Amino acid sequence: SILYEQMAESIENGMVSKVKELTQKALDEGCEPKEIISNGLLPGMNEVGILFKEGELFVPEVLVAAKAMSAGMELIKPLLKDGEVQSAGKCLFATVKGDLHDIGKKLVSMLMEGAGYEIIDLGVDIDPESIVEEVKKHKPDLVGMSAMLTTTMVAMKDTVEALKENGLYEKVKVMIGGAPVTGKYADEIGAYYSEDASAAVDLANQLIR
Ligand code: B1M
Repeated sequence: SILYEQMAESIENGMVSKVKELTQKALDEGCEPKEIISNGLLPGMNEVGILFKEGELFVPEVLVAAKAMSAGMELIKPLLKDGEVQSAGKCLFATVKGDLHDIGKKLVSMLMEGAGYEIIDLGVDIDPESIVEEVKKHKPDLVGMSAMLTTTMVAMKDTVEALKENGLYEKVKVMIGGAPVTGKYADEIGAYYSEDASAAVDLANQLIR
């Protein structure tokens, strides 16, 4: 419908209050919360991912778009009964030990969330032991690690080892990324690599959907 098209377009343009207004309008008109998500909000964020991949949108624009989508989601969330919207999978994200960069990881999280994944973001400077503990606690489908420094990248290997030592490696997929990280390095340590946020969504879809 036109309303959903407007909603998607407003997300692409990062119009936070417009998205909120249109979501409320859809609810007032009796649209199903689930349908608002799958026909309006997610297609909008999906398009943002595509435009980002094509270099038509840049990081700040993606962040505002994600904020706009969240504004709509906030109105809908309280109306969803448990289990009504099935999560595509649960992902635990962290920037590795010693590393404080989190913009890239946030971007990946947001696009993943837009694609229907449930994200638990542990933050930055997270040591292997903490990641192990959180995996035990949350039982995610995927563990995503980000590193931006050549000196902190090694913590990814340590974390994979720690997961193995605790018998958790077989239970999750491990995805890594960040500027210094390569596919070759990922192969070496037993992880999957994605180059950017939209590749991360594609990879997750292949690995756990
Ligand atoms: Co830092 N820094 N920084 N820094 N910083 C870099 C990374 C650096 C390349 C700059 C340079 O020297 N040219 C360099 C690293 C050199 C190296 O090791 N090879 C560097 C350095 C040296 C440092 C400090 C050591 C500087 C100092 O204090 N002397 C210091 C270290 C602090 C620490 O971590 N312990 C430091 C600090 C900082 C700030 C705090 C000031 C700030 C971070 C703020 C924050 O994140 N909250 C910062 C920033 C902003 C950068 C640059 C400028 C930008 C990084 C960024 O956010 N890019 C960066 C230079 C550069 O890259 N131009 C630099 C945008 C972001 C969207 O891209 O993070 O690559 P990116 O994420 C992409 C992909 O990599 C991928 O998808 C994302 C989206 O497409 N991706 C994943 C990322 N994680 C993924 C995970 C996945 C999948 C894909 O799966 C889980």
